[in-house]
Amino acid sequence: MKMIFRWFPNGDDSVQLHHIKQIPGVTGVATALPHIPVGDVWPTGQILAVRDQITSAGLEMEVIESVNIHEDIKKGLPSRDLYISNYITTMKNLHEVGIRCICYNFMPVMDWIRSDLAEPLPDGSTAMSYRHDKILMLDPHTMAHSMINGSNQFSLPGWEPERFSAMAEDIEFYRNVSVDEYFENIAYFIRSVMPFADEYEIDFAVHSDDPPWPIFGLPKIINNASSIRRFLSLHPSKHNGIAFCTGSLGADSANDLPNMIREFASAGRIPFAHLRNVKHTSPTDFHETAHLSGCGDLDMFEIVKALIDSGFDGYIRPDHGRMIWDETGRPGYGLYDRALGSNYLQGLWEAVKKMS
Ligand code: CS2
Ligand code: MN
Repeated sequence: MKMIFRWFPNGDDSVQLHHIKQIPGVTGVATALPHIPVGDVWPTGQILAVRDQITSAGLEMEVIESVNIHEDIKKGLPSRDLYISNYITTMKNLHEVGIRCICYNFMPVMDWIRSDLAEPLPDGSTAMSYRHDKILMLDPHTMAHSMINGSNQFSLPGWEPERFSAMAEDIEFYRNVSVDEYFENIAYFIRSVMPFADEYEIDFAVHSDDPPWPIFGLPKIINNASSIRRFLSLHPSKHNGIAFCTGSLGADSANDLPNMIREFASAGRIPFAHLRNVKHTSPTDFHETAHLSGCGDLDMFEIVKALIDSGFDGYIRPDHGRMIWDETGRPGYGLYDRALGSNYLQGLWEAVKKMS
């Protein structure tokens, strides 16, 4: 297992690489080149420039989160072939500079969504929260702007302002797309790119849908054990895997996360795990919490134990944290709470390992 930390380059992060280097046990970062428009090829020179910055700080860059998927691929438009071919070139360029794992998501229109990016918790910290009714009351424009207004001037992955103008139209487009039709679009993508992932030995990891249920009628296809099984069967190689995000999947309390981990990790299909905790306030409402089991509804001990029992040998990162100790930064991605989370997770890891 390698413990890593998400970091955004180009000065678009309140957290510095030397801070990350000082978190015990963290050996690398998951990063991206967010300034490159979705669908364009990532030039080798630009990848190397980011990698050099990271390695000079004494950290590894083996994981990319994310190489985003152009909306035309998700929509299944004829223009997808060009974007898929660009994607494959990016995979080749990433492979050549030593990338081992590429995370992506296949959520239509928007990556993840919250109704509040800084909900006050009783201890005085703030965390991101989700209230289903509140989201449904918003039109896409207001929703996009409320996300951006709460972002403390940092970019929000999946909420790039250049996408806003098309958002309402895109949501409309998907109203007539069924889950099965949408699944065909990921199938087409997977069948096109996986031969290259196999050749380059890159673990390709699809992030689960967040939240794991439909909003505005948008189809969701990676949200529970059966949909993940269906997805994995598209290409049976171990390079076709999932970024197992406990906070996303755990927002639906019907998902038995330790069991899902036992099934998918023992088949070698979880190269990357995002570990975080959530507290349900209703079947469709939740807020994020500190990583400890006692702070939310997920049993992090059982989650870590399931990973270890299944022989998990991939990357783990602490996912979204709260904002504590008066820190300001990108919502979910401050330094302090994620550093606490990573230490807690490593403590669980050591204890379970030594006990087994
Ligand atoms: C999110 C996503 O839960 C998460 O990790 O912050 O933005 C995630 O990075 C993407 O969905 C992965 O493609
Ligand atoms: Mn995640």
